[in-house]
Amino acid sequence: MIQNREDIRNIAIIAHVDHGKTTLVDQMLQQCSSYRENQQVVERVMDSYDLERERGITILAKNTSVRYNNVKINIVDTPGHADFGGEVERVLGMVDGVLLLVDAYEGVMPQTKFVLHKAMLSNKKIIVVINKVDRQERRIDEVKDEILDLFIDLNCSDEQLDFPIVYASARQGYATLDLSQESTSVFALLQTIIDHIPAPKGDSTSPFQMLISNIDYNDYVGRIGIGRIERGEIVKNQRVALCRENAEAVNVKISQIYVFEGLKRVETEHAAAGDIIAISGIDEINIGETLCDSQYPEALHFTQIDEPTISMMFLVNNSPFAGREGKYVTSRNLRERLFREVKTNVSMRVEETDSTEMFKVSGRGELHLSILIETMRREGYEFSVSRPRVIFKTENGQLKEPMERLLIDVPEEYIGVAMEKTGLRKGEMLDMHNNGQGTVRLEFSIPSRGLIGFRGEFLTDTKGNGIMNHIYDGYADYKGDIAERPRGSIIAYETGTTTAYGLNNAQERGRLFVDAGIEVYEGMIVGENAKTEDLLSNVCRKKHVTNIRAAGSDDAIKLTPPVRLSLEQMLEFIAEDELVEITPKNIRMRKKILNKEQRAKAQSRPK
Ligand SMILES: Nc1nc2c(ncn2[C@@H]2O[C@H](COP(=O)(O)OP(=O)(O)OP(=O)(O)O)[C@@H](O)[C@H]2O)c(=O)[nH]1
Ligand SMILES: [Mg+2]
Repeated sequence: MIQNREDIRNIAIIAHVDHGKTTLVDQMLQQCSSYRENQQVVERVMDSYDLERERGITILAKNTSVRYNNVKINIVDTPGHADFGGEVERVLGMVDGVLLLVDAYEGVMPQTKFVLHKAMLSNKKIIVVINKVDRQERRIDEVKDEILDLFIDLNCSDEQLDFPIVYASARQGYATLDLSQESTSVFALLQTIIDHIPAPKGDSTSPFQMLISNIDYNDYVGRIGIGRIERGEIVKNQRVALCRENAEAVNVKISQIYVFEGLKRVETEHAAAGDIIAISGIDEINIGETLCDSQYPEALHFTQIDEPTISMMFLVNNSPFAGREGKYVTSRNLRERLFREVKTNVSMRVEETDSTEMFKVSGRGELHLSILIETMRREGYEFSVSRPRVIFKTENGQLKEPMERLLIDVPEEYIGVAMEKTGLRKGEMLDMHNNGQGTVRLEFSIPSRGLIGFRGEFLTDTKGNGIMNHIYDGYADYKGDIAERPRGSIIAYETGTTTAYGLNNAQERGRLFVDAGIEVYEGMIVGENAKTEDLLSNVCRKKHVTNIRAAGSDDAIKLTPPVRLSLEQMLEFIAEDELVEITPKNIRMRKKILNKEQRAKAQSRPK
């Protein structure tokens, strides 16, 4: 018998990056008193991982819940950055509806379209939340029109078009259905969720079935599977079947069952259809698998996640400094870690290559890959990576490449440079309109290839006044060659410690990435040459000590402070014949072939 669980609502919050999802969850938690008395209130509390806090963005989707008017609202906070779109896709299976947040000034952005499209494809009920209505520059009527246009563009059903709109300021903690009515809480939003999002349907008397949509890990209990119970009931310590589409089921035993209560996970003896739960005890559990009643092993279908568009080689570190700083350095370590990653990072792929020292890792964008690199580095891994490359395809003999929709917001005086630079990268302008207040929005279709290394250049060109957003937009015919990085590298001539004397000579030729007193090795990149070719420089050279005066004269040299590139900037900087070396303590750039004679030989060989 199908029942409605009127005591529950299951929703996900989806939006473009930074439109305020995690801040809104904060307010729901605070106002529904999910905090104990005296417990310190943390801003963006759901962004609990170090990298999320450091970068101010959500990377992984996470569950929480609040209680309002005797209804438990299970909430999934999702990331808005396009590179983590796979996180949104995989959690939609857990919920019956979504809150689509749109910034009252920025309006509809590329990722708004992506996440709404995914929600519509899986028939979710939608509530639109126009957030940040406290912003002075808000343009609510236009933004409403943009949202309406978007729904129509995406071929929504009449029912979907009939969405409620809630106005909110997540930062100030209020929501209202009518902007002329003042509000001091988010309760109007919670009530709208209860009224408009259907209660989960499920038959708790039929055999148990639950799709795993998310995985977590905890040192005490190991792997934790998270999902929504589709039908039936489950009790602690129950034996169930673990099923996968087109594979044999295996018998496993669940140990603990947890439900989400505010910021905590609370153990429970029993859960039923409609509940979102976490279970421990199954070490081999993966996203996309189904837990079933042992008598009825029926796997549920798991959504096809969009394919990766960019790839990079991960190599065992073979620099002269290899093994000095990392805990995990062997090819076995690297292999095990990468294949473990793809079990939870559903839109990432790892492939073996013809060398056991090298793995091909593919993801949804540079950030998707660089977050993995940074995470592994912090775990104690040491390895090196190649320049990111887009993934080409051939269809009917025609070379195809991934394309992006690029949105650029710039003050009027930078339109010229924005058009020139995107043009060089084979961008084609599709639209331009004035946002008012002196800024212009330009929309381009551009090869993904053209965007590698573009962000840094764009920020310099617009003196930090430009905003760019892009999102994958399918494959198209190859657009022709794009000119490479116009500058060469300054390369250390020999292994040693840099001296002010040696660097002083080098700094006249370009810009330096290292200071004096740093250990370098032959073939390591220490700077950027102002000219197109590479330059060897003896940056460890000491001044000959011929007399006492000269011996002390190194101190008198004034070096320009070196440019410190971030990991992402390095990935964009390196050329095809270069690598980034990653260790827990350092990130260095190097030539693939370190020895200068061997490198010269390789270059002179016909390709
Ligand atoms: N003025 C204003 N700022 C807001 C509001 N809501 C959020 N912000 C700010 O917007 C920024 C981004 O907020 P987040 O809550 O991290 O946004 P998000 O949608 O979770 O971002 P991602 O998860 O990375 O996609 C923060 O600086 C917030 O303080 C609002 O209602 N008004
Ligand atoms: Mg967030």
